[in-house]
Amino acid sequence: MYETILFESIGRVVKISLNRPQVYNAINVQLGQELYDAFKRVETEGTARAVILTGAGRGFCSGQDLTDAGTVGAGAHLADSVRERYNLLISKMRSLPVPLIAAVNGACAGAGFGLALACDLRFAAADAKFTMAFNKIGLVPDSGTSYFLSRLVGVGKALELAWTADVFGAEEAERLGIVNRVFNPEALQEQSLAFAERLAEGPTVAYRLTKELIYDNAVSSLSEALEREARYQDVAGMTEDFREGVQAFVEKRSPLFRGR
Ligand code: T3D
Repeated sequence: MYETILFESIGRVVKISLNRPQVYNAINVQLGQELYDAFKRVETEGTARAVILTGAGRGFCSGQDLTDAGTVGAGAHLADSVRERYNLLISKMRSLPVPLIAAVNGACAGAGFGLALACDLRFAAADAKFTMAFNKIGLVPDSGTSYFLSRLVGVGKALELAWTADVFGAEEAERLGIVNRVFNPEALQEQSLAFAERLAEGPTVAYRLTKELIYDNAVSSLSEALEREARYQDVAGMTEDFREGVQAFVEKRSPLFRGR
């Protein structure tokens, strides 16, 4: 069905692999469209309870394909391309109702960095490398990077990483709070899947509401945040998983959450 990505269902986890390994999974028009479609499919089907985004081969994603016709050469009007290729995709990723984990297996640059930052959690191979890349070729940060990065590392560091476009490693990314965990390259996929499976066994409705609370309340007033918590707790309190969670606690056993 897809030519530039792989879409696998592994139990209750969906694993999406960017699959243009010869160019470190650079994003061309087709890849952008297929990736958008894959996230839409996850949402529409409603069966996946966690999603992993990773790259085939040695790279995660090197950003915009710089050899793509239309990108090469000065004087390009890029607003529509950014809106159509990146803005829709990043918004779709951010609103995905289940946990989304980036397994960053190698080079992660430009809009590829944006894809990783739009995920909820980021795990990286110890030999992964990151760069904002945009300013190095005379462009500005897009695909949400200017929004996400400053929230993770602070405004000063985000500016430094954007202006210099320096390449930095997984350890530094972890130190800066960009990635959650670093694994041996051979263990990355297995560990990411194990973590995704753990989340897939959790109370899916509460996870979705928690994601919305954490993101929305980060930019709310305290009173708005408290009121939103009350409303979402009302929804969580009505789920079967809440009943099961309490019952399992009382019976001193592990809960069996059904995601509803
Ligand atoms: O149109 C619009 O909407 C504008 C939007 C733009 C959004 C953006 O993403 S702008 C930023 C675009 N990305 C970059 O500028 C990153 C370019 N790549 C690099 O800086 C480096 O490749 C990396 C730091 C990512 C990795 O370095 P390294 O030394 O490990 O690998 P390499 O040798 O540079 O690359 C390996 C191959 O991938 C190589 O091909 P070859 O020589 O083996 O045939 C290289 O040309 C290719 N490649 C890497 N990045 C891209 C790419 N090919 C096309 N597009 C790329 N972005």
